[in-house]
Amino acid sequence: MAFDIEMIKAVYANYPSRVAAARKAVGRPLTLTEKILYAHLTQGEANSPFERGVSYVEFNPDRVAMQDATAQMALLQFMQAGREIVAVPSTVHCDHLIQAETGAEADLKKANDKNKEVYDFLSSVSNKYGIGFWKPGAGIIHQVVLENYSFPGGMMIGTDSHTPNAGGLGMIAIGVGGADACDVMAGLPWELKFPKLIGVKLTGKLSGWTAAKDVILKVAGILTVKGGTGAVVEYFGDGARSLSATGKGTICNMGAEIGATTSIFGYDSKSEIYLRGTERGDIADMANTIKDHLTGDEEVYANPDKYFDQVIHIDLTTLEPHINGPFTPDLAWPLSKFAAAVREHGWPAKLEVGLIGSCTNSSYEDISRAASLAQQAVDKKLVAKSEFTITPGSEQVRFTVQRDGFLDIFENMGGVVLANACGPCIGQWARHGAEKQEKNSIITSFNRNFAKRADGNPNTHSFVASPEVVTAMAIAGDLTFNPMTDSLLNEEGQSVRLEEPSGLEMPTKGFAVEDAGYQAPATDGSRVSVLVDPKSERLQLLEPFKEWEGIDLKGLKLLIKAKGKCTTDHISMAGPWLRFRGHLDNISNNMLIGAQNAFNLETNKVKNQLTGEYGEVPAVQRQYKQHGLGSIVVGDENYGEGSSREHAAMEPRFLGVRAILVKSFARIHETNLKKQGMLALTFANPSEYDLIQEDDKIDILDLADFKPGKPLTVVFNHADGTKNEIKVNHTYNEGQIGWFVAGSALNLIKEEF
Ligand code: MIC
Ligand code: SF4
Repeated sequence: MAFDIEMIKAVYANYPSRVAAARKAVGRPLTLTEKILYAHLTQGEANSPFERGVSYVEFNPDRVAMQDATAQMALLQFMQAGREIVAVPSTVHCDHLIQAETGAEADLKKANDKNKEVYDFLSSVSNKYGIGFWKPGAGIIHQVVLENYSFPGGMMIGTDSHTPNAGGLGMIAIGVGGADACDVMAGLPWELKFPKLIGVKLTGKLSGWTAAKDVILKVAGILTVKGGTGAVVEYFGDGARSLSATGKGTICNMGAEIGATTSIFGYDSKSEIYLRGTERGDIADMANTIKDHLTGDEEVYANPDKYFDQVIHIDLTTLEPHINGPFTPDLAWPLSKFAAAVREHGWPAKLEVGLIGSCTNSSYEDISRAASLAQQAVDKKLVAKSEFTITPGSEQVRFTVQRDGFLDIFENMGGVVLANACGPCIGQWARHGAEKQEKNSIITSFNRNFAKRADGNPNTHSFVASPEVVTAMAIAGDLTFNPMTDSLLNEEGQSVRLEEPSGLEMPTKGFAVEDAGYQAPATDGSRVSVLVDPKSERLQLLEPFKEWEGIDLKGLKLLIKAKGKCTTDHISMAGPWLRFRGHLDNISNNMLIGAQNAFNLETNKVKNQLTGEYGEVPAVQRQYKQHGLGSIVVGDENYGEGSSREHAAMEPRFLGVRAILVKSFARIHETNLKKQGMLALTFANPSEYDLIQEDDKIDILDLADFKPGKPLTVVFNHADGTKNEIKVNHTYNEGQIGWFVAGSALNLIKEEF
């Protein structure tokens, strides 16, 4: 149906010769990541050996995927780019805006109603510009992409940080902001700093309670939330080949949580099984003809230390199930140590809700293995002590697992099947009682567990585990339960044990679906009109940002010095704010409301330097804007971690913040800031963060001489008349400095057109 076979044929036709040329130019065997990257260089790039972590390189991705919450801004920008049709196959997926409340059918109906204006906008823009449109209820972007569009050796960008899911099928798939997507759809090359490479060698085989999810939970524990920054993680070894394609997808998907640019597995027999099972046998046939190029060279995998910047070894046979959290996805606990950790830290042991599914863990294999536990609960007369929800990743998976009886099993256990959408994973969860802000625990098979993310309650302790462990925990209702060693009391007072989960990698009767929810674009979109009501509170056409005034920035106010974790959820919260994702002015009212102010340790309470009073961050910034005053935001490590949402960069830009100065950035956020014409700066010496005081006025100097690799000067003018002058670093190249000068990258595209 939806995949673009001609495009894939063209990619494969050139692929072997491009890999051979790259091998010659680089002069050594190649990793899979290098093969795919070199095969996607733009014509202008010579096959010279690029320096990892240093060289900026231009690529031609094969396709673009966008989800509804980020597509609005991406497409509002694309509408300004002056093109008639997208230059590469692109799709939009309506998944983030559906709120989970009572169950799939009612929730979807309500969403269609509530979000009509936005869905109509996305559907008509897609129709106009040749973009495939996946309707609400069709599924979550990454699952739908894996089933329909991913292909080994391909390269894709997507406006969502979990785009790397497609790496499970051997594709380089990278999460980006909407402005990057806009460039590629406009036919421009896409630029990336040539990544470093982390090799993960998997040996052995999973068994019993351990699942693919545990591989990435373990890797997150080893590398932490910033350990993958600037790197692609390439998995290999006999253990890698033993994992199902969807299990590989889970590992690559959650690789976003370590900040990795993307993650990837080579093409193997499991990839072939999945391609054939999803009715893409023709792609498998083509891939088989260039098989050796769709995995790393043998010599690389035999001597990984020689070819990767870092190598990790995980033995699947001895790997324990893990539970990560709370509040951060890298706090990894082996199951056997978790109960003690719960007691020691005083986390609420009573489990309120177990949630399975999401873009990363809703494959047929996941659902069937979780259902095997739910069936045991029913058979052994165990009543699930926690609430339990299931979010299928796509209509195809939902239809198939319904047909095969798994959803009935969950319902017999008391589970609620939610719409094929993000739902609770992104705060789209009408969780009753959350407003009371009680301390409580939930466990999910999702990716992220930052404070307030799922239900808005800062006291919800959210843990991440495999669907199997989540299901067992929901049955027990107790976080100190270890399903591998403990028993439970059933309704009849008998002590019973849960046996190891079992499941099927692929449906024996094949996948089935009645209506997958796809809408193809018009062949001639020129007459399709896209209307945006000027009075709309959800959609607003964009005004170009102003170009740089050509002088140093002096007397900037300190808006906030953020302390500790400041993810994109802290900078531009999701949940109730998702409704304003197409309206820059309105969504700007959530700017940094979740960030902790280093001076009073409170959120959304900063000193207004004009009045001396404390106010909400967006309100204070709006006052500065009214007075024509710029400001800066100061932050800690890995600032902007998490999502790809460019709103976290556009809001400060729109409200008049001029620079973000931090100890370190997460990759996508740093690029998003640059694209929108902001200054993204880092302390040369992280301890200089301590120099900034609450009443400081800040100057950013040397802008006339803004050059790649050359630090800028920043002066903190303190209220007592003293000052500190420091050098700050940046990673702008020539082209990116051009974006700053022009006011944004989009301003430049428009000029060039
Ligand atoms: C997420 O998981 O945080 C999201 C919501 O999917 C985001 C995208 C968004 O904010 O719209 C992401 O991962 O990029
Ligand atoms: Fe949706 Fe959650 Fe996946 Fe993000 S991580 S795409 S919110 S299901």
